Amino acid sequence: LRTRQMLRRAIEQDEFEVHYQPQCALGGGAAVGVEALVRWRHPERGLLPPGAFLELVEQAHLMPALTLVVLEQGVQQCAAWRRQGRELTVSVNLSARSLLDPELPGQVDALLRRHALPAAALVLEVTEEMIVTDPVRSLATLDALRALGLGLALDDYGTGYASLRYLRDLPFDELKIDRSFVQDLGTRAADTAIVASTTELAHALGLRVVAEGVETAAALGLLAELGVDTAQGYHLCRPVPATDLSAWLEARA
Ligand code: G
Ligand code: G
Ligand code: MN
Ligand code: NA
Repeated sequence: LRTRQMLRRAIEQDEFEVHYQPQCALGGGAAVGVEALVRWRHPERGLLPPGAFLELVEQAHLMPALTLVVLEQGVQQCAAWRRQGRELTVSVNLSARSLLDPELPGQVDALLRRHALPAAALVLEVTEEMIVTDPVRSLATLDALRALGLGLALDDYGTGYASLRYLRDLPFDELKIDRSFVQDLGTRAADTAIVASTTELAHALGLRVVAEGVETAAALGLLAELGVDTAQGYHLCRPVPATDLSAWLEARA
């Protein structure tokens, strides 16, 4: 209960802030989107990564509230960038809890209208682990979100259990290949085979492919050869505050 009060206070005091990591088209190299990644600006402990608090937020049943905070900041920032002529999408991570929240689609719809952001500019990321909790209710939420016109991404692809069934049956637009297959790309033949076949499969199913965890120029080059659509990773840019990302976009343009 103490933890819940502390986290509630942190939300009310606006201590959670969103950092952004760009996703760049392979080949051309233009930034086409950003992933929103939450951090806690703790008054005493400094900037905390999600690993330090997401579990607590989940246990305190405050994940829907935190998801709304991230969506609010992400949508508002994306709308601001688009007013400056930057046609970016913003990707926001959902939690299993949010995926079971029947109020989420209505809240997302209201948010998009309030900030006049086209639904197609928002992508929501979910993992296979989130769906296995309750596939029927998860699918209902995903269908309702999809009906709004926004994009759905399957995150951390390749690390879950029921990959192919979810790919076939769920309304995804984007597949994010987990960084464990991408980080050392070029050094292990198995990684190359997995990225190549996953990309071919995703494209055949009409999904675009994002590779996460691109840490080297060699990986970036190989991803382009393998036909992956977009890349995200430290080699391009770390997750940074919105002002820093604006500067990064400016410097690249
Ligand atoms: O940089 P990184 O440490 O940001 O993120 C670590 C993990 O936290 C990742 O698995 C990421 O998906 C998750 N994460 C980051 N931001 C959010 C968020 O806003 N909501 C949820 N549910 N997960 C997030
Ligand atoms: O689980 P999800 O894909 O949502 O989380 C993205 C996580 O990956 C964040 O913690 C982010 O900081 C981290 N990340 C982003 N780029 C890289 C990278 O190039 N290498 C590694 N190791 N982690 C990365
Ligand atoms: Mn993600
Ligand atoms: Na991931």
